[in-house]
Parts: sequence; structure tokens; C-alpha cells
Amino acid sequence: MSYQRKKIALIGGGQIGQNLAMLAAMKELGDIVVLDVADYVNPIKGKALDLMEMAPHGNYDANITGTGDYQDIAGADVAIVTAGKPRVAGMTREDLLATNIAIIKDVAAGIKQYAPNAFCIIVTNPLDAMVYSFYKLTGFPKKQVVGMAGTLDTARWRAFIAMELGVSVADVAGTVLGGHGPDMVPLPRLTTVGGVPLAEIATKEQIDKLVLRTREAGTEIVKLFGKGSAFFSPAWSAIIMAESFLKDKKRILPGAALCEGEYGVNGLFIGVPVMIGVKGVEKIFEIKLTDEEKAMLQKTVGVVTATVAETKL
Ligand code: A3D
Repeated sequence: MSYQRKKIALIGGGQIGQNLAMLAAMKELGDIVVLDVADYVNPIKGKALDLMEMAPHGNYDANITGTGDYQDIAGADVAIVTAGKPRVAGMTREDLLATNIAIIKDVAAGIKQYAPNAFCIIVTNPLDAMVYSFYKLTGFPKKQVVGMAGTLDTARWRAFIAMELGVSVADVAGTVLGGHGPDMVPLPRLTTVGGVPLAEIATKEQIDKLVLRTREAGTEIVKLFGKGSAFFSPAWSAIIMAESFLKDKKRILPGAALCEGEYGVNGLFIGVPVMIGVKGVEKIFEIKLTDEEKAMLQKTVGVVTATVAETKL
């Protein structure tokens, strides 16, 4: 029986892209092609070569290449899009819209032409509007397109809870809904630590503080960096989604999926729990929310609606 390695196209080889390449290699998800703009092709080729030379220690077999040519992503099984500008201190994610929509138009055309069957994970900000734009521009089926944000926001929520309570992060389970911005909706009511409801082991003050820190987590890092945004944790989050698709793991992860009635949302990509398997976004799970949670979700949907309107797509 012949086995052909899967192919992973990483569109954008900056801070997140290079970490995606390393993680995809270390997890042996397949061969990796990193694509960037013409001016950056040599650095990207150099990074790919560096990763090939790390293989004897990383103990992986994968062909890792850098390119500026979309032909080289032909037939990719997965495309992870990080092409675009990140924030600098003082910027909101929405401030990136004008610059990044032009980039997403270019990327959507390239993927549509050369990798029309790839499962596409969008990371570029402002996330919810960029994933919507990519979907509209490619015309791909909705199952084939997802935005990575909730998986990261949930990782941050879990990490902050573990840090606050001094417990293992492995035992913290929970989810974050909504758009990728300061109005996102962490759900303390449904969060548990080793099966114990969060509200039974943390005070209301602690929970309020954790919610706020999660909502502002990206900005906390941008402020510390001054220039650029988080990259290790976003890369891992996107890789987990790619892995669930490639290995048909059917993980249930928060991702920006096209809602058509779910949560009362119509025609928008918004962060909801999705099952990712070999068919892509195989299912959206609808959680019964309290009135207070519904109101918070509505607020974030309003913000996403306004940003999406600016794309004029
Ligand atoms: P950065 O290190 O600047 O890398 C972006 C790369 O994209 C650069 O190497 C650019 O040369 C490249 N690029 C620009 N235009 C094109 C194009 N047309 N085709 C191909 N490549 C291109 O940024 P980064 O990796 O830190 O962040 C990438 C994006 O992810 C930004 O928009 C961030 O805001 C976003 N981001 C999203 C999250 C989410 O949770 C959704 C988290 C962190 C960052």
C-alpha cells in the first residue's frame, strides 16, 4: 500500500508562520510549504532549510520548503493563513482591516486556484472579518473554512485559571464564544477544574478578573512587545485545528464558523464550538445560554457585524 504524506501550505512565514512550520514538522503532520511575499522569499527559504537541518534532533521526516509562488502549494490538504500585518501597541485589531483585506484578497485567489480542496484555517486579524472575506472571495463550502481565535482565547482562559488557582492546566476545561476582541464571551458557568465547577473554587472577584484578563490577553502581549503580537500560542492553536482535520480526530474546539441560524446568528463567522474532522467543520454545537450570556454574545456579534460591513463583501 502506498502512503503519500499530507501537504500543509502556510501562507505567511512571519512570527506565527515559522512557528507553525516547526510545530507541523515536530508533529509530522506532512510536508510543509511556507509561502510569503517576493521580498521575503530568501528569508523564508532560509527558515525552511534551518528546519530541515533541525530534523535529526527533532526526529521528524518532512520536506519543508519556502516559496513565493502559489504553484508550489498545489494540492495542499490544509492551508493556514497568517499573511497580514500584526498589531503594534495602541492599535485595535480593527485598525488592521484596510491593510489585511487587500492581502486576504491576494491569498484567497492563490489558494482558490492552486489548492481548492484545502481545509483553510484563517488566523489573520481582524479575525472574524478576515475569515468571512476569505469565505466570500473563494466561494468554498462553509465546512472548508474556519477561523482560529476561540481555540487560542480558550487556551488563554484555561492558562489564566491554572495560574490564578495554582492547579494543573490539564485539569481546566472550558470554552470562550464570540468574536476575537475585548467583547468575547468566556463562560465561567461551564468551566470546570478537575470536574469541580469554577464558581465553587474561585471567588466572584477572581472570576471577574480572569474574564477581563482573557478578553485583553492579546493586548497585554502587544503592550509588552511594543511591536507585533503573540505567536507561540496562536501557532499551537492553529496546529491543533489542522491536526484534528488531518487525523480525523473530531476534536471539539472553539472556532469561527459560518453560522446560519445557530445562536441566532445568520451569515456571519463567529466563535462557536465546532467539531473538526476529515470533512472539515463537521458540526456546530449550540449551547443553551442564560439571558446574561446571550446578551454578551449579542454584543460581540454586533461588533463583528460592523467590522464585516466594512469589508463591503
Ligand atoms: P508577521 O510576523 O508580520 O508575519 C506576517 C507575514 O505575512 C510576513 O512574513 C509578511 O511578509 C507576510 N505577508 C504579507 N502579505 C502577504 C501576502 N500577500 N502573501 C503572503 N504573505 C504575506 O505577523 P504574525 O505572524 O505575528 O501575525 C500574522 C497575523 O496573525 C496578523 O494579522 C496578526 O494580527 C494575526 N494574529 C491573529 C491571532 C488570532 O488569534 C486570530 C493571534 C495573533 C496574531
